[in-house]
Amino acid sequence: MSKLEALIFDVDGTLADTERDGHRVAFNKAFKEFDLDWNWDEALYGKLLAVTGGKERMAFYLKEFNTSYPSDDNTVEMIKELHKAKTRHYTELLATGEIPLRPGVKRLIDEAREKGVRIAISTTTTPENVTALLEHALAPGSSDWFEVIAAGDIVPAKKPAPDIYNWALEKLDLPAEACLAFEDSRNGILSSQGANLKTIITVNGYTEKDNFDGAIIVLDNMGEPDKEFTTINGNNFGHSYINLDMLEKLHNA
Ligand code: XBP
Ligand code: MG
Repeated sequence: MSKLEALIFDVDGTLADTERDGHRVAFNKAFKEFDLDWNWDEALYGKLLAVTGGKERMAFYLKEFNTSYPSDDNTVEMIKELHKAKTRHYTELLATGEIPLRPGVKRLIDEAREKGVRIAISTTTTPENVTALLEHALAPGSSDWFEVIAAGDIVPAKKPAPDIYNWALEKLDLPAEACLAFEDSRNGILSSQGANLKTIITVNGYTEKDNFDGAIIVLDNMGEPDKEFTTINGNNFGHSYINLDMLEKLHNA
C-alpha cells in the first residue's frame, strides 16, 4: 500500500465549471470577431465537448456540423488564429472573476498544501487558461503552488489519451499508485485510467450522464462542511465533503 503523495487535478469542469459560460462564450466571441456566422449554443456545445482541445473541437464542428463551410488549405491556419482570439476572450472573461471555483476545491488544495501532499494539474486546455483561472479564481500567485501544470499541446494526443497524465507523473517522478486524479468527464477518466490513476469524479451539467465505470467514487461536487456532497456512486467512508482523510481511505481501498 503506497503513501498518497500527490493529487492531480483536471481543470475544466473539475476545478471550475468553465465550459458553458466560459469557453463556449469565448468561442462565440471569436467567431463574431472573425465575422463568422457560427454560433455554438448550449446544446450544440454539449455535443462538441465529445472532442477535447479547442482547435480540434472547431475542426470537428466543421467536419460534422457545419459541412457547408468551404474548408480549404487555409482552414487549419484560420482555426489557429481563431483559437488565439478565443483564448484572449476566455482569459479576459476569467479576469472578471465571473467563473468561480467549484465547491470544496480551494479548501482541499489548502489542506493538501498544509499537510505536504503535492498538487499538480493535467488538462487539455491551453496553459494561459490555467494560469488565468488559478490567478483570478484561486489566488494571485497560486500557479506556483502546483508542482506540475501539464496542459494543452505539450503532448501529441489529448484526452482521452493518457499522454497528459503520463507526462505529469513523469515530471512528478511518482508512480500512479502514489497519486489520485480528479476528473469530470468520460474523456477525462479514460485518460487518467489510461495512466493507471485511481480517479475521483465530480460531475457537472454537461457530464452527469457520462459513463464513469472504474471511478473510485462519483460525486456531484467536492462538498463543503456546511454543504455536503451527494454520492452518486462509490463509498464515501462516512464523509460528507472531500478531505485528505477521505482521500487516504479511497487511496488505500
Ligand atoms: C477541457 C477541454 C478544453 C476546453 C477548451 O479540458 O477539452 O479543450 O474545453 O480549452 P480539461 P482550449 O477538462 O482537460 O481541463 O480551447 O484551450 O482547448
Ligand atoms: Mg474536464
